[in-house]
Amino acid sequence: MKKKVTMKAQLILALLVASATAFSTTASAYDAPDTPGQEGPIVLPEPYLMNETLEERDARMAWWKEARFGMFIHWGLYAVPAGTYRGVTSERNNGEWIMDTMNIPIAEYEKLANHFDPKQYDPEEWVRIAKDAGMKYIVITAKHHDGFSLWDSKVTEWDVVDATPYRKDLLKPLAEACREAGIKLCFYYSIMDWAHPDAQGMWEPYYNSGRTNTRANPNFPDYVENFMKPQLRELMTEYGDVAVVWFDGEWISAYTSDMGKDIYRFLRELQPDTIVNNRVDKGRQGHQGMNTEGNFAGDFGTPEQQIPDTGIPGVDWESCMTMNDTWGFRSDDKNWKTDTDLIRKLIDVVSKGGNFLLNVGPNARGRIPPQSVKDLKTMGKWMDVNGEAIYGAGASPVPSPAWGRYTTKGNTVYAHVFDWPKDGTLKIEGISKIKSAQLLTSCGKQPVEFTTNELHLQEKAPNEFASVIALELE
Ligand code: H79
Repeated sequence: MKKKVTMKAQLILALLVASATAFSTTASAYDAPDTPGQEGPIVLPEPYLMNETLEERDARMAWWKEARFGMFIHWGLYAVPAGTYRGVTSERNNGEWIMDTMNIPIAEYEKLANHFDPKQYDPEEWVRIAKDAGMKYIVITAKHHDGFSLWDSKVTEWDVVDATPYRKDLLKPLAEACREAGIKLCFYYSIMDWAHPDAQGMWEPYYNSGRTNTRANPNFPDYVENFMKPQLRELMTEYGDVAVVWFDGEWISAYTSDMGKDIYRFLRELQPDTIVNNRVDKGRQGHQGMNTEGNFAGDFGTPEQQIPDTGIPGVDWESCMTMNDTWGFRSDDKNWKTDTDLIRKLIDVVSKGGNFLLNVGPNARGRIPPQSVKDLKTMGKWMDVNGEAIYGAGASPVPSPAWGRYTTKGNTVYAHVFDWPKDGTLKIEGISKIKSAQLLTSCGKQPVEFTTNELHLQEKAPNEFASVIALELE
C-alpha cells in the first residue's frame, strides 16, 4: 500500500507517531510551508526491496543512517578551465557543466586532457580532511556528464590513464586510502554522457542531451549494455567494497525506468550490500529529490542544494550541497558559505532525519580549495565535541524551536541552540519528562539546571556555532 501525503500531513503524522511514543507536542503552533519546488504530493514509499526483507534492508542501510555526514568530491577535466574558456568566464555557476554552458565541441574539450596532470594529488590527505571533519564516507565522481573516467576503464580511451599525461588510475589509491582510514568509498556515475556517440542527444550540439528539445538517441540501449554496464562492473569488482553508487543525469529521455531497475539489480548482484541512490530510476521530483508515486528503484532520496522544510518519516534521504556555488572547481567562485552556516545546515538536515553530503571541488593539480579545508576543519572541531548528537541521530519529534533544532537518539533529545538566550533561560516546548540535562563541552558533559519546561544556562553561549544540550528523558 502506498500512501500519498503532503508535507503538512507528514508533519502531523510525525507528531502523532511522536506523541504516541515518548513526547507531548504542540502541533497546532507550527505551520510549516511546503517545500518550495515540490511538484506534487510526496509518496511514503514502501522501500524498493528487490529480493530482501524490510529487516534485511534496514541492516543494509544501517551504517549509512549512522554516518549522517559524507564528503562529495567533484573532480574531472573541468577543473582545468575552472569556469573560464578562451578568456570568457561562464555565467552559470557550475564549473563541471562548462562543456555544455560554453558549447565546447568534443574535439576541443578533449584537449583539456593534455593539461590534466594532477601531481599534487594526495588521496591520503583528502581522506584525512574528510575524516577530520567527522565525515564517514566519500562519494567521488568516477564519471561526470562529460563522460571522462577517473579510472583505467577498459571500454574507453576517454579516461585518465589513456588520455592524460598523468597516466595513473585516480580511484585505486583513493580506495586504498579509504580502506586504511575506515572511510566508506562511494562512486558517483553520470548516466548522461556528452562524449559517447550512443548516449548523446540527437540535436545540436550533439553532446548536450540535457536540453528538453533533445531527441533520444536510438542507440542508447547499446550504450547501457555495452558501455555503462561494463564500466559499472569494473567499478564494482576492482575497487573493493563500494558502499554507495550515486547516479545522476537520469532525466534524459533515452533512459527508461526499466533500464534503471535493471541497473539496480545488476549492481546489487555484484555487491549485495551496496546502496544505490534514487537517480538510478526515473522517480525523482526535480531538485526536491524525493520520489514521486510509483514503484521506483533506489534506496534514498536526493535533495540537491536544498534541505526539506520538515522531516520525512519513513524515507531515507541525503541533501547534497556545495560549500560555494559550484560543484566542480572554479577559480572565480568565492561565494563561500560561512562555517556557522555549514554546521547549522548539517544539524538542520539531521534534525529532519537526513544525511548531509557536502562537496569539495579540487583543482586540476589535485588540491582541495584552502577555504574548504579550513571550514571542514572547523566542522570537525565542532563534531569532536557534539558528534554524539549527529551520528545515528534522527529527526526531531517536534517542530523546530525558534532558537535552534532538536535531534534525537534513543531516550535522548539533543537541543542544538543557535540563538543563545540573553538571560540564560531556554524554553523547552513539546519535550516533557526530562530526567537529566547536560551541556556537551570539550571537557565532557556538564550538568545544566532545569525545570519542567526550562533550562537555566550560563549567560554566554559556550559554542559560537551551536551549543548542544543532551536531554535525557524518562
Ligand atoms: O553533479 C552535480 C551537478 O553537476 C549535477 N548534480 C550535482 C550533484 C547536476 N546536473 N544537472 N543539474 C545538476 C541540473 C539539472 C537540472 C535539470 Fe532537471 C535537469 C532540469 C531539468 C532536467 C533534474 C530533473 C532537475 C529537474 C528535473
